[in-house]
Amino acid sequence: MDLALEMSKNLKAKNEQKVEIIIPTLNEESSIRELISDIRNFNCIAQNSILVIDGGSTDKTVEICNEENVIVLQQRRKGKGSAMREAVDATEADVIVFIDGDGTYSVNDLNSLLEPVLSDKADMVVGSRVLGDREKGSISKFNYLGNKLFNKTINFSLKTNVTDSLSGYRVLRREVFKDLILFSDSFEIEVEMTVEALAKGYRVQEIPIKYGKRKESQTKLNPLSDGIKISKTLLFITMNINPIKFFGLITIGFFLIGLIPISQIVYEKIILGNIISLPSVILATLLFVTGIMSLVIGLVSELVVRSRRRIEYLINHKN
Ligand SMILES: Nc1nc2c(ncn2[C@@H]2O[C@H](COP(=O)(O)OP(=O)(O)O)[C@@H](O)[C@H]2O)c(=O)[nH]1
Ligand SMILES: [Mg+2]
Repeated sequence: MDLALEMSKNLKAKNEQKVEIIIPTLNEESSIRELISDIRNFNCIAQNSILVIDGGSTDKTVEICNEENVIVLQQRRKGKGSAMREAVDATEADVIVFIDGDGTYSVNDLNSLLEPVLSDKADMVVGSRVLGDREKGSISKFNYLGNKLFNKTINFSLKTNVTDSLSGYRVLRREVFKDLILFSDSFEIEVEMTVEALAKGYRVQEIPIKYGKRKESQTKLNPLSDGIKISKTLLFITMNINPIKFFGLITIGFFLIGLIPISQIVYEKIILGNIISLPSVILATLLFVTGIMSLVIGLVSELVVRSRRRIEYLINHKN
């Protein structure tokens, strides 16, 4: 993508790039100290600092970070997504690492995630728990299936090969993050980041990573309510990426269902010589008209999306 290319021209040498490791936390007293010490003891390929963004922990999370001399910011708005966006606003580092504070991701994978971004082979690297080693029971069946469904939707819309759109372990250049249009306040942020980056033509690479079980504390993700939020976000994003494909599929669906009353009408006309089922005629007409309407909505949405992309392009190429 041209924007990514422009950025790469100003890329600093690998060892000059500063990395900010952003850890969103909400009551992670049982894992945060070990995570901080793992990062400090790790032989990282880049100079880095740790920034914890806390969502109002009521346990000892903040106290532990203070004891460990780690900078802790208190997020202003609610949710993991807001926390991540606020943390990026607060840093001036060249490269951002996001890692959860619950100790489920391994610091040992950090270099392999960082390398492609530092050497400009990728714009965003996502640690894939699906490609890598997962501890048994670390992802519940429900979450695993949800993840699969989201990945399939993304891959279908964008012709990509994403295996873990919900991963919380990822690396990207700060400028790339700033260029993504992200609305998510909560756990939808990960899916939104992946789709936005792919839709904008950034090079998104997945690397297999280890994933472990949470130790003592509780997950903050509610599979049902957060699942619905993520689905909603994904629905809007896919609609935005390819409206004609999205609404066209709905049109095909209506037409296919419409074949049922139509076959009844044809049967009556040919075999019985007369159409006797009025409801079938009404139903077939309604389904046909709704299908056509969906196609028209798709075309109008396509115009809206194209003009938005044009405005974005003009803004990005102003100078
Ligand atoms: N700052 C902040 N962190 C959060 C919030 N919700 C969750 N987190 C953190 O985000 C990370 C991932 O959350 P987690 O509950 O483990 O979700 P899961 O891995 O999908 O089950 C953990 O480090 C949480 O402490 C929030 O509202 N604010
Ligand atoms: Mg977790």
